[in-house]
Amino acid sequence: MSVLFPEEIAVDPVSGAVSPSTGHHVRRLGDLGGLFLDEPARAAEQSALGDPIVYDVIEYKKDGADLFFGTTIIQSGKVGDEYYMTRGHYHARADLGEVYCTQRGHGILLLETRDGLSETVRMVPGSCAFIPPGWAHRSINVGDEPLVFTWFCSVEAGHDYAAIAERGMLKRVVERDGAPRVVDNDLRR
Ligand code: PAN
Ligand code: ZN
Repeated sequence: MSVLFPEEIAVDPVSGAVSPSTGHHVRRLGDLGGLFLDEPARAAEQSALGDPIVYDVIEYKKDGADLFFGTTIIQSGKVGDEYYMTRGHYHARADLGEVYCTQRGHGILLLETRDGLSETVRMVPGSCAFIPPGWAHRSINVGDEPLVFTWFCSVEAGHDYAAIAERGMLKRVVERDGAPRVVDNDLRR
């Protein structure tokens, strides 16, 4: 295997820009059908707001490396009373975890296991969330500015979206009386 050399990669804590970067994925409301409980509200907001971006993922991945990293930028917004969030996934490799370090904004990281455990971790600037192997994870922007975090992961981890895409996670994060609240997901009862 050829030798890899150390590098400096700039991460902008305000915009989430990664430079240089090797990949950029954009998820708009129109890409997220079925993600939010109120599907008619999602479709209505998609057309009313011109299919806005919900989140961006910008990554830096080096051929031959064991780790890669990047940023996720989730815009501030809601569908009905449910905050903008990522799709959420298990890793394809159940023995590989991840770390999320928050740069900007205020979020909630929602996690669960296939055995039915459910946990949350606060996402605020200056804190990192440890995601152990075997825990599905979804990040939710509960603030009024973009949520920007940097993630670090094995290149072997992979994504398994199917289980979460089918019925959602055990909990949802919604606004109640102006504040975020973690509630049961009725579709999983
Ligand atoms: C992150 C996520 C990113 C987007 O890089 O992939 O925040 O979330 P979804 O992939 O659930 O849409 C990560 O956890 N990678 O493993
Ligand atoms: Zn992950």
